[in-house]
Amino acid sequence: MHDRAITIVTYEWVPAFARGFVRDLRVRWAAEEAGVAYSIETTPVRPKAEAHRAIQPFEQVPVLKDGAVTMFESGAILWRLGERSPALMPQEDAARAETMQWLFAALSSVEPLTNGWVLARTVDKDAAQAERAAGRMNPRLAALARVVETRAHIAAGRFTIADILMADVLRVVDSQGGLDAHPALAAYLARQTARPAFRKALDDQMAHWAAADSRRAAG
Ligand SMILES: N[C@@H](CCC(=O)N[C@@H](CS)C(=O)NCC(=O)O)C(=O)O
Repeated sequence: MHDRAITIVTYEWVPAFARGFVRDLRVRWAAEEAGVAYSIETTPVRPKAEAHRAIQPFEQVPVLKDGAVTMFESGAILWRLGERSPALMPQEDAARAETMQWLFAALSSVEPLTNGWVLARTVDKDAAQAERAAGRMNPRLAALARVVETRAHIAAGRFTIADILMADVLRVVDSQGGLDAHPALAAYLARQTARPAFRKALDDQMAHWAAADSRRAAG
């Protein structure tokens, strides 16, 4: 068990469209599952702070501060937390390998394709580009759907950090209706997001943005 509190760095405020989807949620969710106490440290979304660039060269969040360790990349952060908590990852070698495999699959085989589709729709607002991106994304989602059709969790026969990553990647697709054609993925996502730790992490993230709005309104 992780015996010391951690700090999660996220933005001080973000616009409404990003709320609920900022990736500090992945770390909050893992911490809630593992019973790890955490505090939140903030950095402005714009302009980016020099001090933040020093710990995250891409000027993004989340960043983890854990004792003497400061690290970025949500997947790496989850792996670190998973190594310390049996609630997040099994101990047995083959099961850990499978967890790592699906953690990387979420980040490198699924997220780039889903992000391409979501960005085409929401940022570029380019229908032709979105259609091409859908053509790349949907076969990958169909393959993933075949995997979760027969299992409750993505790896190791139990809930792991790979479910946190995969579910959070799928949430963004789902927010744009991209899982309508993939009911097995929608069901998988519903199973993961029904977990109390996810609900708590999401509520806390949303409360964080609401508090930022109140501070801003108060001047
Ligand atoms: N691969 C990184 C991606 C981090 C990322 O995209 N963070 C977003 C928030 S969810 C961000 O900081 N976006 C603002 C920006 O890039 O300026 C991770 O998983 O930690």
